[in-house]
Amino acid sequence: MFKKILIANRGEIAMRIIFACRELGIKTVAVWSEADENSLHVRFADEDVCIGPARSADSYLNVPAVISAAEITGADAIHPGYGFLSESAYLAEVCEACHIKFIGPDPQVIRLMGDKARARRVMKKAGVPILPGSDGPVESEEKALKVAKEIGFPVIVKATNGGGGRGMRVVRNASELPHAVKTAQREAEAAFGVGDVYIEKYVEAPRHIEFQILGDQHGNVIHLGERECSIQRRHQKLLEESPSPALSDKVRRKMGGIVIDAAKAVQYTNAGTFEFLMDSDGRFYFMEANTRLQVEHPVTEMVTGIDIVKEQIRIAAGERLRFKQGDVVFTGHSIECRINAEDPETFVPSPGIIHAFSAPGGPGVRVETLAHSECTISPYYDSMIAKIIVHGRDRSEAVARMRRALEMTVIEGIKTSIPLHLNILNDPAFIAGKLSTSFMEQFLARRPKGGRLAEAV
Ligand code: MV4
Repeated sequence: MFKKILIANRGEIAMRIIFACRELGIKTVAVWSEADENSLHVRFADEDVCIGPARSADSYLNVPAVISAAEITGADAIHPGYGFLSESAYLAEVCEACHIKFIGPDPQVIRLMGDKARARRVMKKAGVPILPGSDGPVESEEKALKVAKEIGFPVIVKATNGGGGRGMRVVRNASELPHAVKTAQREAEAAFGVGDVYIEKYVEAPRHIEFQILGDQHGNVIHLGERECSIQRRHQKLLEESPSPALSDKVRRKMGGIVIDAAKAVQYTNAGTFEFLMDSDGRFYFMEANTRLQVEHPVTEMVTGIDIVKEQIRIAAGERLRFKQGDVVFTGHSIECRINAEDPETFVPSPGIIHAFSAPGGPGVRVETLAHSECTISPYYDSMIAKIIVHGRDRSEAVARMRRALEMTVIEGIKTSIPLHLNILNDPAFIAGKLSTSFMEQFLARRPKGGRLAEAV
């Protein structure tokens, strides 16, 4: 087992990784930017190294700085968390060259999944259902038109190196296609340095459902069920839950089997997520695979009782999976609310000092946060400052728990998304489990202007 792990991240996820390391008896190294000197992850790590100025590009994204910190402290592995360098095949390769274990899949697998058009082709070959579309990138507008006419409008043009919604264009008729292809290519070139785009049939208002998997270095793969992540705004998830209100045990078993076969086909190791779109008829289509630990991993931990971060570390150290698929038992229902430092009406970021902080507790409540009283929320990083996760015997108990947990959270000095979450939890469509990626748009349109939001507590 590793003796010392460097955590190449900040905030709540750095803390989450420290929790796992402490339980496993592994020493930790925190890295920090000048904006994070007084943060919890620095305080609770065994050692810490400053890796640069506040700007992420100069610190948390700086591969030489991260590698140097690992070498100076003698860390034998790096956990990248999510965001930042977590899906950098380059960092994984540099780690290999430096004999530092990267806690994640092999660089080849990270690179494969980073190319969405290639991932689509490989998944199709592995028997995973995909949407009709182009076989790889479309080289010309003529080719794009030919594919679009074959599959029928509406179609969606996506950047092969995209993700998170950038470089995407929905096209409803042939006349719009040339312009959409051009702008998507230009956007992709600017954002990712590669202008390739591919085409898929567009699904209206789908659900976003993703499967969590774990694969060891001995060819064993299990799935830990799904998370429903349809409640999002501008590609930022707000609330996630497991199980999905839309999945039967039978469909879960079928989908789970498919993702296990797919993961085995690419020799996937460590933790991973296979994202699917589910249409209104309940049909599933592979969208992309994420080769990192995800923000919303706790809802899966709550319903399976499996500590995904500890499993990631054990897998990276070469251990065999300690669970067979039959050992994975799903119990109850879990919901996560992402608490952002932002105005709940306008979504404008609200950095500043938290003058008073009190986390909720009680049965079935878990809080993951970088916050403490008198802490500073920096404008340099993501606005997510806490995750409140609840577990209940069923969905309605989980919803009631989340309401009382949010009502009993104290965050003074900045605005947060707590009032928005309380409104979502009281929405009849949410309560009925009628979810889709259009949920938030419709919810915000229903919400009368001028403060029908629940009072912040
Ligand atoms: C789609 C789609 C509908 N049809 N692809 C958005 C982010 C990127 N990962 C893929 N996305 C989508 N791809 C087809 N063929 C709708 C979306 C989409 C979406 C997906 C998941 C969660 C939220 C979303 C919000 C808008 C659009």
